[in-house]
Amino acid sequence: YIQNTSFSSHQFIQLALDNQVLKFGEFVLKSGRVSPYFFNAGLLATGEMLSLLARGYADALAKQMAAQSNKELVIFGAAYKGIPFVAATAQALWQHHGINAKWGYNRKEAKTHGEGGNLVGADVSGKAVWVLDDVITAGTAMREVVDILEQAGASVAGIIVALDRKEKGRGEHSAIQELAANLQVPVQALVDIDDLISYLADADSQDKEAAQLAKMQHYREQYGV
Ligand code: OMP
Repeated sequence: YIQNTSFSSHQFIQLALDNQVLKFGEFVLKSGRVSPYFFNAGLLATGEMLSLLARGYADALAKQMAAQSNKELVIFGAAYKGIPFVAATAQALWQHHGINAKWGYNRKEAKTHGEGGNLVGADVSGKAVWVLDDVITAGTAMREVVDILEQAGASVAGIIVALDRKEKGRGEHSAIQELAANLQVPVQALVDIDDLISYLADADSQDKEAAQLAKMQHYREQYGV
């Protein structure tokens, strides 16, 4: 089965809900915030979902490349969840866009034998690298990835995440806005919390969804930008 349609945020949210990638309840986040929803990218664990996600990253990257004069594309996924995503995206870029991206990732434990080091795949030294990641909340995880790349002599060309929760970073701006301003690069998301809220608002309103919607909106007012 080959799907030739491009990425659709509606389809992605629907699949995420059907497969418990997106869950409602009470979740303590890395930032300590207590959220009424959680997006677990580790559960994008079917061929269909991985393909759609990779297609989303690839379509976004192809658009960015079309607007740039630099035709070399290097993409990077951070251990662990970013590794399958970057690999699938390199393949989607080639199959759907004819773009032959170089791709690489880090390992969390530095290897002391063999080739050594903690970076695998494309040599990122001296390169401007696009970073792919799952979720941005306060931006802590992404700042760690940026540090890893800078230590390897690379710079960040841009960032694409699957979900932007659009929450405050260190100050009053969203984590994505802060990263974009600090690094002076494009930072974009395939879907964001407003897409989730409008999906819930449009869904055939069962009582459960109405209650979810109210909680999401309340949380958005508390921590959102
Ligand atoms: P920040 O480092 O605060 O930006 O949080 C992002 C990280 O939190 C992600 O890389 C995930 O490890 C985790 N996370 C999720 O996976 N899904 C969510 O919905 C929320 C978080 C989170 O803890 O904020």
